[in-house]
Amino acid sequence: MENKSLLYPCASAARRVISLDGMWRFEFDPESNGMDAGWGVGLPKPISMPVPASFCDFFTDKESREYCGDFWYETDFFVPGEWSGKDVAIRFGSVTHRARVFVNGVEVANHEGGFLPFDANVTEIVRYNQYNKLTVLANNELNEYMLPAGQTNTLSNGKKVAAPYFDFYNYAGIHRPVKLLALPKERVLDFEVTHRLVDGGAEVDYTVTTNGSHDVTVEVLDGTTKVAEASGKTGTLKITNAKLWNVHAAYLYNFVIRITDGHAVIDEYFDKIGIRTFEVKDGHFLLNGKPVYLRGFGKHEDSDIRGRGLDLATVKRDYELMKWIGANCFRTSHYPYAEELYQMADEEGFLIIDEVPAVGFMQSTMNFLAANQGNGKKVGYFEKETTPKLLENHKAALTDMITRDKNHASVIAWSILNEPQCTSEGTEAYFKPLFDLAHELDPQKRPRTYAIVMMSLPNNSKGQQFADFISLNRYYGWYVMGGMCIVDAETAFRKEMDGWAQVLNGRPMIFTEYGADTMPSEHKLPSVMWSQEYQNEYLDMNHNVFDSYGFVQGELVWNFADFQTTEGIMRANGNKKGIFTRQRQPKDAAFHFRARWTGLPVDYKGDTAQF
Ligand code: BDP
Repeated sequence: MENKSLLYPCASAARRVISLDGMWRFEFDPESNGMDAGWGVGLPKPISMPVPASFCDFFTDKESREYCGDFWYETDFFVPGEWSGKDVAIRFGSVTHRARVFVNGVEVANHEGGFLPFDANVTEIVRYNQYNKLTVLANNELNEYMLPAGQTNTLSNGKKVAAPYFDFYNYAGIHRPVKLLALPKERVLDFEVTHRLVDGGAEVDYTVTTNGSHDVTVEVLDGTTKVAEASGKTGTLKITNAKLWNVHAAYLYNFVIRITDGHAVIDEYFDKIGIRTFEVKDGHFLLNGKPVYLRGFGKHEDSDIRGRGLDLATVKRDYELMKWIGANCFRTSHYPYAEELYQMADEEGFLIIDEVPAVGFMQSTMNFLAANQGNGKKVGYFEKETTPKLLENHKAALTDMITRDKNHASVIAWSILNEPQCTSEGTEAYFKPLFDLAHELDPQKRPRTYAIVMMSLPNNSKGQQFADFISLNRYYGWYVMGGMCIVDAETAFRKEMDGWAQVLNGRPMIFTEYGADTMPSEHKLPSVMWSQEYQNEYLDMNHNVFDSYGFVQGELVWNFADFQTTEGIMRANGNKKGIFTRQRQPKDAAFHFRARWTGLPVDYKGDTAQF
């Protein structure tokens, strides 16, 4: 799109932002008749629906909760007369999974990809000093060439049902804030920063992209005190005695970009930047040149009632719990999260492994989760007819994620896939362009990884050579050799680890998943699987293994909290591997982790020489 910009909206001397969040109108369109019937100019029988939120969990009937197909949202918005002469845009933080947007009945945007922002320029369409109608035709059907992947099945009663190849509920709706923007015609479209630590301070190289030719100036402020400035679309800002951004000790500078014409300000954009370096070197993760051991979680955007809709109250509670337990890192499994979460990680000093929604790229495993979707076939996921289309969608999502998130101090790495079927022939041809693209797009050249599924072993994982560090999802003692057999699980686990030691070539390894389903209601002495006691025994076994390999440089347990999944015989009203319940209260394991993580030094294994 012309003038495409994924910058987070901000108000300034040249920009205005109005939130359109609130109670909207909503209607299901199971026969996909809405377009022909003119729903774009008015929904016939709408019900109320809050935005942002998933629509699913408000309903008391199952057909509505499980609804799969087209659905519509509608609201009215007022455009101030004084905005005339500006560009007017509507920006969606995300709509899951696809959206066509109409203003006063005119289509203004068409977007696919349920976890990243998009906007629509509506300058020529809106009526000033009047209410305008905003309508969204959304759709939550799954297919094998989208991110995340799945299928859409049809039941004998003609209703569609989502069959995800992934282990989280297919929540849908307008999940993130919607904003009405007034923007100057000539404006900042994007910017990027890279940091260098030098004697006596830091240097920040920047590039600003605009859609015009006027001068650009950039300022860095410490609070309100200017500490560096530069002019030109690219340049270097020198900051003496820079306060570095660090884990649990974040420091953010105000970053101000202006487009000027003499003394007149054409555009002004504000952000915050944390100055830090991050790299993989000699088997370690180095933050500002010092080793850091990653500890934390794979998470989900998931909570009672609002589903996957942004809920700042839940976000706040999650950060408080992560601080309490001594975590310093999380992976945005299995999709980029709402921007507000990264801003908070920047503020709180958390490290993020940012994951694109490339999940479900393995038909055979996930099929067993729901009784209605198994076909038992083993298929090379990257040798399908749909693979070229999948790769195209994957590149688009990766591009938007890196474009959106590249300036966050908290973002330290890109996770390019979760548990792909990476033992088949097409793997390398599929992976290489994506890993190359991530490197090309990221000015900071953050390390790239992907989460490697069980049974993808050092000798048969075809994509592992592309990763800058190895990330394993392992369930020894849960899906394999659980309960009494946990002794054998440990032996098998160590054998696999010895194999990885041979192929790491100086790269660190982390665990992006390990965990055991645990019912908060169950206690048993001696333990049984699903009890809180077993979760702790499982964790002890895993931590013993991690502790005995120097190259293990991080542990992100699965999962931060219990979360909703598709129903099926493998899941008891969701996945119960949470260290916290879905209501964000601790299971026993939370105290276990708090003792471990607050006890390990920040640079645990920082001096290990054995790589
Ligand atoms: C892995 C997936 C994750 C699942 C987890 C589990 O990456 O999405 O929720 O295992 O089985 O396969 O709990």
